Amino acid sequence: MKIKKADFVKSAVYEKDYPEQLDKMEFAFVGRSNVGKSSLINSLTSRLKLARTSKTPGRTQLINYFLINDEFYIVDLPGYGFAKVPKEMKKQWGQTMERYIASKRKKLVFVLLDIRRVPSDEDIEMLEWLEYNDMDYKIIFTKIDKLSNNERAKQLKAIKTRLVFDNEDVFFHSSLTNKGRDEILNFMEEKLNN
Ligand SMILES: Nc1nc2c(ncn2[C@@H]2O[C@H](COP(=O)(O)OP(=O)(O)OP(=O)(O)O)[C@@H](O)[C@H]2O)c(=O)[nH]1
Ligand SMILES: [Mg+2]
Repeated sequence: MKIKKADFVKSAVYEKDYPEQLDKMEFAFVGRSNVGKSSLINSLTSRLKLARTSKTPGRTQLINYFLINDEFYIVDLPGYGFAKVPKEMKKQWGQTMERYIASKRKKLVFVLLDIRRVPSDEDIEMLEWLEYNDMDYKIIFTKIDKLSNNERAKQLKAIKTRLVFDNEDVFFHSSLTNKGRDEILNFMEEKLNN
């Protein structure tokens, strides 16, 4: 799939702020703060500055809707698990993100995990929540440019002590080199066509 058009639509907090159309597929990106959600969206759309990224965790605090090829939405969500913000703010971002996931929109959720880390309790909770509610989701390991092939194999072993999956069922991506981008785009296209 080629992304020819990517437009920012709106930011939202509550369900009443989401786009009115319900017929369009929505691909949402969740994961802990700083895992690379916004960077991945920029990589997929080949736009450097579509979604705002930052070295400081907690950049994305609202739900940001992007309309792609006038056909489907990409949804950038606030991250979880970042300690260095006041409790009340963390709670608000968490609720904003959870409300979206719990909503009955026509969506697929990409859960992003940093390839360099063993999944946190919050990562596992998120995956269990999606599983329990029978929601459509896929795992993407991010920042794969930061590890050599050897290191990656080792790290996958460590990750699998907490999380069971087949390598063929997950995606591996780098926003720096765009490696893994086509696999994700092809998967999205298949999803749109069935
Ligand atoms: N080397 C490398 N750096 C990355 C990659 N993806 C993201 N980063 C860096 O990681 C940092 C966080 O990226 P963001 O895309 O802002 O992360 P986010 O998940 O949207 O973070 P929040 O909005 O705070 O939840 C930035 O400094 C990015 O440049 C990647 O694939 N490779
Ligand atoms: Mg972000």
